[in-house]
Amino acid sequence: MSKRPVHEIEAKWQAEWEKSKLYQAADPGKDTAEKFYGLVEFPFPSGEGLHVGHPRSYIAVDAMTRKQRMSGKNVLYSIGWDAFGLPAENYAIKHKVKPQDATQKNINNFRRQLKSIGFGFDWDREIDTTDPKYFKWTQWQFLQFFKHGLAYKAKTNINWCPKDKIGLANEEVVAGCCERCGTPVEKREKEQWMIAITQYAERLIADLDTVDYLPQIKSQQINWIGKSEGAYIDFAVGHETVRVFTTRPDTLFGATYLVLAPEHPLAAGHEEAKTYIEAARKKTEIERTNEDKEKTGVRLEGVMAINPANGQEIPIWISDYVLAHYGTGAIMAVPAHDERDEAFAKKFDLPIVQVISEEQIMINSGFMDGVPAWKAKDEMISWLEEKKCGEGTTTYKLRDWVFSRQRYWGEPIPIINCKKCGHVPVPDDQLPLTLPDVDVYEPTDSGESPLASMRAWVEVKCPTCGGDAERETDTMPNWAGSSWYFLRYCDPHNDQALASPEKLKYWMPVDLYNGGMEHTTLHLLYSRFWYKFLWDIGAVPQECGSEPYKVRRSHGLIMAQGGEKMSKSKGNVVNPDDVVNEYGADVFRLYQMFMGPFDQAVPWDTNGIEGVRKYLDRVWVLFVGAQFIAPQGVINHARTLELETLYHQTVKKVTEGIDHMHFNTCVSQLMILLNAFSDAGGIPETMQKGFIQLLAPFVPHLAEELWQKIGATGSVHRSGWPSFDSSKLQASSFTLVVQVNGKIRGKAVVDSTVSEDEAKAKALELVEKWLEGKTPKQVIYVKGKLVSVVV
Ligand code: ANZ
Ligand code: ZN
Repeated sequence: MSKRPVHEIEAKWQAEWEKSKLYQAADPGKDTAEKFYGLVEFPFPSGEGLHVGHPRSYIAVDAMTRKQRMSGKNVLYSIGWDAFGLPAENYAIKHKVKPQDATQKNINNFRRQLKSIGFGFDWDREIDTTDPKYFKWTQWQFLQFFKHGLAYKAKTNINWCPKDKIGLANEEVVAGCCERCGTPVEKREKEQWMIAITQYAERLIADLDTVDYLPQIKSQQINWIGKSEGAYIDFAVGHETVRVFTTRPDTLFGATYLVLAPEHPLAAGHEEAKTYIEAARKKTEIERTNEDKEKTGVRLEGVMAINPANGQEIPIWISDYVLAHYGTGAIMAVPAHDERDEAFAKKFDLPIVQVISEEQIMINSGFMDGVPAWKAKDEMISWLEEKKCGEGTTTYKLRDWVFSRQRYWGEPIPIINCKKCGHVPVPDDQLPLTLPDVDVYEPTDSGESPLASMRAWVEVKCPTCGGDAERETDTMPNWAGSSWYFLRYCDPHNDQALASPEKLKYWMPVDLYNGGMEHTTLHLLYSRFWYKFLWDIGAVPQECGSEPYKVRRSHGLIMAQGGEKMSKSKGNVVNPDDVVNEYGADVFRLYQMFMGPFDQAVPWDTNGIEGVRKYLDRVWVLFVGAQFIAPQGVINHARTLELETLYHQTVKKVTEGIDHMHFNTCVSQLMILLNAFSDAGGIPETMQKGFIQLLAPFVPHLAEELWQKIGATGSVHRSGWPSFDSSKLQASSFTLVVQVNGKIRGKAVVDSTVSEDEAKAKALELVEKWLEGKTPKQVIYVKGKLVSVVV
């Protein structure tokens, strides 16, 4: 038995593929084949290197794109590095190296690791977001946002992580703590660049109807955007007005007091509220809105509001359950119909007025008395608009995107701040605006970017008036480069545009995008928005459609052996390098596809990986071992028919299974087929090529080697995809098993149409010597399976 030379085979084919550029995607031309664009979330090249969780998505989409390529499609599948951002900067600070150098070192390591797994990436399209040739276009796109009025600077209360010394987007705050380091987040006021993603909120919801995303991905996006339809209502307070946002204008007659967020400007002058306001500022949003929490609040003395519906004077309170940054930061409280308001009213003994009856008819509601409840909302909005004390509106939970970081390692925001001219864009012909080489890139306690101290870089002349001006020192968030990388893969070396219209027309939209569920509300939403904007301004041709990704899928996490989360601190992280060194890339890949349903979390299991190794060893033996030479000769005709059925069933199952991402069932079917070949003593010649082709998406190295071994020409990865014959899916024969007193004593392949009598007769003939001349007491036939004889 010859041992499978795993590492020689893998090294040989990796070198060969690289040399022949086997996986190169062809640019569109006259005769270019139909395209297939498969996409995976490009990694952040961390100092720790690749983790076995990363490749799960890459291996799956590799299998899918390999199958498409074999089927004759022109496949685009590429990889790159999302390499700006805080972790790279922290790594650099910790190891006392420049972020540039640390990043390149980490990229080199990631590239080496990915290459060792043998992905079918078109490496000529590799992208690095920190490459000035790339971020030139990230900056250009930022300026497009700016020129179209969607990038603006505003003072906002930002989430400040005191440990990382960085402003965090709302999405990066998890349960009141920094998503990265877990430190409780504080509030700080800061001038920030913002991008007006909220202007696209409606389309980001509506266009989900036009794409094929997993249902939970769609609902997470919809919830994140958080659309609420309702009204603004103005309450007179002395000479001023307080505007509230409500989703229930129908209940206005039941509004018996107002509640303001502690941050509301009207609360500011009130001595009695000072301590309460201070305390509220320190709390996180989660703490403030916790439903179970005992309600607290302070009444503002000496002020009353007028309910515009009935002219009644009602008191004004402040309470931390009203958030400053949602709606208008003020609510009308309707304790009869809102639970939070009810809890508050009971605690502070405030009046409760019911305005909707059990029968769903309006009551205690003046001009609306008797109106069915379902009509009341529209009627009240019309009334408010007529009386000019309110209007219908739609609000979103989604906030504009905080697009500033006070850090070094990001794309510089290409804006020059001039006292006379305001914010002036860096002229396009001066892009890319690169980072200065600095010695100190640690963040500052003042919250200013380390770039601010680089006076030689900061001080410039204003492009408009020529006067003294200063560069913007904030950099972009790490979500910037990943918002458009899929466009750049289409045309990665273009220096005239982010990508040429012809190439975008051909490749876009992405046919399949797979990535983590954790990116559903951030990256996926940002990139859809970014793409829509480019599409609106014509930077992406109309023909590409208004959505970047046709299909979005997601994979389950890989857990540590035993089911815990893999983490460095627990010391249970499996390094792909070790697995590849020990078992080879093919085993690693096949195991990842076999370990469990792709969309579910599965634990790493050493026994499982052993089983997969044995399987590939058996495949090897079947082809190159003693049994290989004359398979046709040792397999009889009936046997061949039986194998043929199983073979066609397998082709069908693998063909459909890969497309539907049921990889584990594909692999188990391939195992069943191998068992049948082994039992038969070899592989019928008519099935050899097909079997290798079915293996190719999963174990590309071994498949290529076997392809060569059987004397087939070219690469298996461009050889075609086997087809199945529907007429051969039903078994025309089966293996009849014969038992005597419960023990298997014989087997025979018989025709599927065999009758009960024929089967029994055949069985008795087969086990004659076990009967020793006796007449059986009982002969039972289980249709299509076995005959059981009792003597
Ligand atoms: C009166 C009312 C009566 C309300 C009723 C609800 C039920 P969603 O659906 O999440 O958009 N609200 C408005 N602004 C708020 C803020 N800044 N902080 C906390 N709560 C706020 O919720 C909208 C409802 O939440 C609004 O409608 C308002 O209470 C409250 F029977 O107004 B409602
Ligand atoms: Zn100027």
